[in-house]
Amino acid sequence: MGQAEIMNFVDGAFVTGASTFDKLSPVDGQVTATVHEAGRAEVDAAVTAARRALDGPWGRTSVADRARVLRRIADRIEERFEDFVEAEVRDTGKPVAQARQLDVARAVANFRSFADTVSAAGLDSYLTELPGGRRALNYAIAQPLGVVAVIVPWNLPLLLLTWKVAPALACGNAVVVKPSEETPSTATLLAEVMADAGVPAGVYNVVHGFGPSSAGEFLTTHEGIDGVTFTGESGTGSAIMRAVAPAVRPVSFELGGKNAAIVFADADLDKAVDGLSRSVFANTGQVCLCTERVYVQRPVYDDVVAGLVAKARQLRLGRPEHPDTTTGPLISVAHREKVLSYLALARDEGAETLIGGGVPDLGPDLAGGAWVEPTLWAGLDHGARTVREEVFGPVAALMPFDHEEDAVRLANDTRYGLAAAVWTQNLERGHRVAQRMRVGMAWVNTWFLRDLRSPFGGVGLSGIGREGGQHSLHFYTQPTNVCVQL
Ligand code: NAD
Ligand code: 6OD
Repeated sequence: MGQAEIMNFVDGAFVTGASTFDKLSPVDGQVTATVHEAGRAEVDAAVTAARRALDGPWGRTSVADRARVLRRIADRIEERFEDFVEAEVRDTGKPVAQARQLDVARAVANFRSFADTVSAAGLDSYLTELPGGRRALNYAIAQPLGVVAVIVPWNLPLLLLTWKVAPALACGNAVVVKPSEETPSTATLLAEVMADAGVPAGVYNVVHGFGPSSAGEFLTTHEGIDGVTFTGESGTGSAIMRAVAPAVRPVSFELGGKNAAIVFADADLDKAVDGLSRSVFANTGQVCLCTERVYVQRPVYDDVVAGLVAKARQLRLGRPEHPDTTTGPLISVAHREKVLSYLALARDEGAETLIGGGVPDLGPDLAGGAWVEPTLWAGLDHGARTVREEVFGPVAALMPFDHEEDAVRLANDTRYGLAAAVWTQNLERGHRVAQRMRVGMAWVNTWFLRDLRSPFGGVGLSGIGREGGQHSLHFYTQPTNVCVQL
């Protein structure tokens, strides 16, 4: 693959930045792109362009017109589907099949889903007469939130970006997007699609760079933004909250997790092990919803351990374009350092490493990449840091339990609260336990099965607010009540 030059997108045009940085391939460490880093001036120009766009015709478009724009964007992404796949794979090293089936397919679905949601919401005719025969006409209109800062991470770059940009545009906002420094490509490619789909200049802007003292901080502290929607680490969420506090701006946060799975003895073990394996190892464990804690009822503990180890053994690490590859690298060598530090910590904390635990030897071609072995631990104490802190890699701790009550208590004993999965053939228990999980999303006999109209988010350190369907419309609009004395 050739080396790309990745620019910022401001007011409908690609522009250079204050400086540049290299983007390295996580597969082999080679430079794949030069990225233009936005300085304060570029961020300011992007926010100003977004405000101007809102004050122009875009701010007066009807819901029906915006829904049509969203559908055109989805069509254009589909037309350039393989370009998006290539860009996402180049940045992340994820297997091509996954980029096709999950990342890019979901970008298309995100735009279509929010076109449907906004069309059905009746935002244009949100009219209520006052009760009691009072002589006033009272109604509310849903105004756009305004200029929305969209800050997203590197693990599912296009999926997570479009999950926010689609509803923001559906509601008539203008956005300034800051993709992760690790994955600048698809947000930039989307700029081409936006222009092509007839989105006016200034409605969709992209600024590249890092967080502190870079585009991320310049954006969240800019007085011209009206709100921040952010996906990333809990610690970053906390920093962004502090940054926007002086200006009292609303935030929507989708943050980290330390997600539990509970396997009951009455589960269909083949399906449970299959689902667990996906939930632990998908995207090399770099999905916020991934399971890192597996609680297994004692009678089936040994079977589940053996099954999951066998599944881990079947994973094939390798180049993303190879058809047999199931598992890519971590996003970067820096992230691998963090994951490796947890592998060492687990050993210090008394873990028995059931499989993995180190860096695989994939030959000289891939020696510069960010590879790590899929790893399973047993014997960790529930209080161990490796059981309490998010690793964000292909790792999980397996722990036995005896009674339902114990499993619920252990699963909920965390400062996070994003997702949980319950595996049982007793559906009454499935509902009961799922309802007792203190999380945003609880799955029963499945994992990461999504209906885009559902509320998505977390409790505790895992986030603030919910997005998805109508929940997104609530964040990306502000109601204004108009009361007319008749
Ligand atoms: P991160 O928090 O390091 O970075 C996310 C984004 O924030 C990047 O674009 C980064 O440049 C920017 N950023 C960093 N510091 C900033 C600052 N001070 N001000 C403004 N912007 C700043 O997260 P990451 O390492 O890219 O992603 C992994 C994390 O994201 C994990 O914790 C994972 O659980 C979480 N995540 C959560 C969800 C969810 O839906 N809950 C989804 C995906 C990832
Ligand atoms: O499916 C989604 O809409 C979503 N936001 C997924 C998040 C995955 C986290 O890595």
